[in-house]
Parts: sequence; structure tokens; C-alpha cells
Amino acid sequence: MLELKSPTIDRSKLLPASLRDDFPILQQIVHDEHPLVFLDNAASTQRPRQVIEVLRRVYERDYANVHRGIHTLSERSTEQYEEAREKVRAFIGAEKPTEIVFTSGTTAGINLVARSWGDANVKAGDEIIVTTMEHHSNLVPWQQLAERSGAVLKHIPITDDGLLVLDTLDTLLTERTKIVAVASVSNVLGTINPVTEITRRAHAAGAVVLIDAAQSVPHLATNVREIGADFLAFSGHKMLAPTGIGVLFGREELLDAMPAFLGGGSMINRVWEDRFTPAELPAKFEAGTPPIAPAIALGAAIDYLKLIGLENVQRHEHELCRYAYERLLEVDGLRILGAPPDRRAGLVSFTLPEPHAHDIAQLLDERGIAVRAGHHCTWPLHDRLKIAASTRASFYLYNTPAEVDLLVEVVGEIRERFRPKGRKRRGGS
Ligand code: 7TS
Repeated sequence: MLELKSPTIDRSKLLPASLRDDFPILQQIVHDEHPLVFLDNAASTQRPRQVIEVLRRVYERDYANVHRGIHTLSERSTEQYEEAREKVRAFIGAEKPTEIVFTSGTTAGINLVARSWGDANVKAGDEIIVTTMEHHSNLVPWQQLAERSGAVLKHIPITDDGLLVLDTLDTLLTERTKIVAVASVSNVLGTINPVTEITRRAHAAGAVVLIDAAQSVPHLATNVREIGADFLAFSGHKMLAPTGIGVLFGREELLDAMPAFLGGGSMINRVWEDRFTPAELPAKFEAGTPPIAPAIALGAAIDYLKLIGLENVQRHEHELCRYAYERLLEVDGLRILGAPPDRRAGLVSFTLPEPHAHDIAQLLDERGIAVRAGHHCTWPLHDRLKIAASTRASFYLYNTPAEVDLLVEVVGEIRERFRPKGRKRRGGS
């Protein structure tokens, strides 16, 4: 009989576990006796002391509104806010800080493009291309634009293995295609999509490209110029920063030509009773008081990630994810959604014949393990896979192989508990 090698982990690829000391929230016991195992990082990550300290310092010493007050605190806040923009620029390889618009998150960034760029450029009969694996945030805004404009929405399909059927892109792209909007990493399948290739093909057809980078910027080194992205959106809270801050990168030429989206303070150059002229970039797209302290803390999160090295974060997550993938397959009847380990970022979604994903998540929580269950805001993807829901474990730089072992052990116990009576485990032993 074929001897199956049991999965092993290469510890030389992992980050030191001492890094967990930077995350106070991880040092807790839940349900009275279980150390917290936080595997819900694709939904939102935790923050290190270094980021929390910066938030504290801003609120205890430097905080005031930006870009308006001629006083010490406003100058300090403005300087730090703009420094954070510069850190973001360098982190994603953008050419100019004017190409970095602070938003409240990925969703806000994509909606900004769909409203401002979309309403100005997309007309009845034009085409918008997305994929079957998009998060609702990169689908519904395009459905709404199609509804407003009379444009047609098309989807790049996926294989049963959760990879894009890239060959169809060339037939989907026509001279009427205005934009291709695609996730760089799927929040359910973990698939790393070939966004540079997609961008090259879309540009050859005259379309612009928006990358939903919510699940890639926190984990994989990103360079918007190498990708050739026209727009790229991501969220701070998925990369060790606070909620309420996100980034929209847009090529200057495109942002310049786009009409302002939200109207109000800060986004104007001059206002009269009956009209206004817009401010320069990026202020044109930052109406109202922005998330000042969260933006500065995003800069601190980037400092932290750079100190550890994004390539080390990526290697750590990849090793953990491969180990989790192989070990979870030991559980009888467990189905992993999507790509093989070498094509995926650090998350694994799965189903069991019994029980329902929500029950699995609740039973895992009873043992201190936090995962997400449901359709993960990817309803069409779950329809395509013919499942109602899945359970997702998603990793970040502070997770450990021992946490993966516990996850597998408890998932195995759940499987045994819900196995229909009288039925033996497949393959015995
Ligand atoms: N795009 C992708 C690929 C995402 O995974 C998410 C959030 C978003 C967009 C929206 O980001 P937001 O910060 O604007 O909310 N994804 C998830 C998730 O998978 N579980 O909870 C949130």
C-alpha cells in the first residue's frame, strides 16, 4: 500500500514566535480555559503594541484637524498624516504621493472609482469585466454602475480548482470593455491571481484595470508600477492598522481627469454661492475630516511590516498554509475550496459533509479558535461551487504550527461527533 508521508513543517521558514509578544490581544484565555487562537485574519487582523502606541501618542500629544489650523497641533497632525501618505506610496511603489487617496477602506475606494470614473466614462452598451470569485465589494459597485449606465457586466469564470480561466479573458475583452476589476487574492479560495498578466491584456484592449488588493497588500510585496495597475484599493485593518482607514491608489492622469466624488470641506479650491472649483490631488477625493489618527497608525503598521520584511511574512504564511492544507486533508470527508498550496496565499476554506459551517465555527470557538463561516461576501462564488457556506481559517504573521495542529484536531473531533451513526471512517485506522 502507498505510504502517505505525514505533513511536516519547515521551521526555518517561520517567523519567531516571540513576535506574538507584540500583540497584547493574543495573550488571552477565552471561554475560561482556552488560549485564544486567532485564525480570522482575512476578515481583520490584530494590532501590535507599536501601532497602538502611535495611536495613543497621537491622541495624547499631537491630535488636531489637518490642513487647516495654523497652530502647533494642527501642524504636527498634518505633517504626520502626510508622512503616512508617503509611507504608503513607497510601500506599494507608486510614483507620487498625489496618487494615494486615503479612504475608509477597500469598499470605499472601489465605490469611489465606480462612481467618479465610472459615471464619467461608462455608457450604455459598454462592458465591465469582473471575475466569479469577487468579494461583493468588487462586484456590487459594478452592478450598480451597470444599472445606472446600461453597461454590460461580464465575468471571467473559474475552474473547479478555483483558478481563473484566463483564456476566456481574450474573448471577453472587446473594444467596448471599459474596465477590468479583479481581486489580486481571493478571500475564500486564497488564489493568487496573475494580475500583471490580466493588466497587460486589458491594456492591450484599451481597458483600465482596478485591482482589489484587500487580501494581497497585507501579505505579498506589491508594486503598482510593476503590475501596471490603474487603480488599486486596500484596507488598513487587514494589515495591523486601525479600522476606518484605507487606500485608493490611482494613476495621476486618471485621478486628475475624474470629477470629485463626495462634496464638502477640504475637497475644494474655491466655493461661490452657485459653484465650486475642486482642490488639487489628492485633496479632491478627501472630502471632510479624514481618519487622521488611523492614517498615521497605518504608517506605523507599514513600518512594522517593513521591519519584519514582507518577504518573511509571505514565507511564514505560505509554510503555515501549506501545512494547514495538507493536515486538514487528513480529516475524512473534508473538502478544501480552491487552489493548491503553491497557488494560494495564507488561508484555507473548507466544508465538511456535516455539520453546517456555522456550527463548525461555533464549536471551534468553544475551544478558543476564531474562524469565519458563511459565504464570506462571495455569494456568486459559493453558487458556482454549489455550496451554501464554508469555514475559513486565515493566517497572519503571528500564527503558529501549534495553532494549526489544534485547528485540525478540533475539526477532526467535530467530524467524528457528527458522523452518521453506524458509518465507519473511510480507509480505517
Ligand atoms: N475585497 C476583498 C477581497 C475582501 O476580502 C474584503 C473584505 C473587501 C474587499 C472589503 O474590505 P473592507 O475593508 O472595505 O470591508 N473581506 C472580508 C472577509 O473576507 N471577511 O470579512 C471581510
